[in-house]
Amino acid sequence: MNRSGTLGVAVIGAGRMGADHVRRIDRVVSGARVAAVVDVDAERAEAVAAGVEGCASFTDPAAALAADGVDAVLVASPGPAHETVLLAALAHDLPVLCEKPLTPDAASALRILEAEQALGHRRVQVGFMRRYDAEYVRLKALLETGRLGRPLMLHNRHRNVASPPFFTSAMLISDSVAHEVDATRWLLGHEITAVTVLRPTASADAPDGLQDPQFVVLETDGGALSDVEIFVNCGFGYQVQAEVVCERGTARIGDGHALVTATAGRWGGTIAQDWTERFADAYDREVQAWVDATRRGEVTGPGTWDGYAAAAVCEAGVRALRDGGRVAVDLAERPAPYR
Ligand code: ISE
Repeated sequence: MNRSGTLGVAVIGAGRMGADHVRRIDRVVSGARVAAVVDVDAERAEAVAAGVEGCASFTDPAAALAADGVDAVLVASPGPAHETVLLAALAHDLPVLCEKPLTPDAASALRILEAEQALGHRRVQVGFMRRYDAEYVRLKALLETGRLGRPLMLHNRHRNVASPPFFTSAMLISDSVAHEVDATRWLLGHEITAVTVLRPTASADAPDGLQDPQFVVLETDGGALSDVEIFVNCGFGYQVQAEVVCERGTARIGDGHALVTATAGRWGGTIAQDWTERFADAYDREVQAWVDATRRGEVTGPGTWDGYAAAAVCEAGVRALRDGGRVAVDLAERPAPYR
């Protein structure tokens, strides 16, 4: 950190999320500056860095982590590239905010957990931004009062306008349902023990061969069921909704009725078109909270255990999708510092 205590952040990955986080750190968040932008595409890294005063661009993450003025790392590159960067950041003992997934599979996520444990302190926050969304936060606070009794079921809907060309049927679980896996664990305070994936008729509007939508059922160690409708080519908007059914009532979020207009014999609102719009406030709060905690030398958000648990559940989900039936989640013992 420089003399004023401003955190110098290296942003790894200058794609859609990385560029959005660069803008956020530069213009929205206080207490931090973008010191470096890294991308395998040198031109893209340069273009994003050029918009930020005093920001260097790199193609090699290792060079950026060793650069002057870099105190922390925000990882927004594709999931398969995360492990190498995370291990390098931990080797430098640098604080990290890593976009989900922590890593694409449970074995590599466990290696990150072990590397962090070897340091003796937490360093990594995982970018599960629903935990910073105002509606999710209110739902969690309500559940914690116990007024509605114990949660029995959670119904989730997760819809995207269209999937990118590289999207596979497995990615509906590992890239998209990963969010509901974390939301379920966080909202209910339970671990997920088994996954079943049902396959309705694929939409004619989905790319050929893509199993879209899917219906995922998560069982928890608290005896609750959490179901997820994942539909990534719904065409009409970006929708994320959740309803918790408790012993003495239900609570529901995500209807998005902040602005309702009535005109010409109709009433209604608009639907966000992607996550950067729907969760813009949540991302702002998430990155600000990470910067604040990092400057205090703490990690307060979801960490490597949460990233590992989500990876283990998604792995079981991908097997359930492939083989059918109910697949038990194989979870390592939770280490003491993460309890
Ligand atoms: C994407 O990676 C995200 O994280 C979005 O929040 C999710 O809605 C989308 O399905 C994922 O592909």
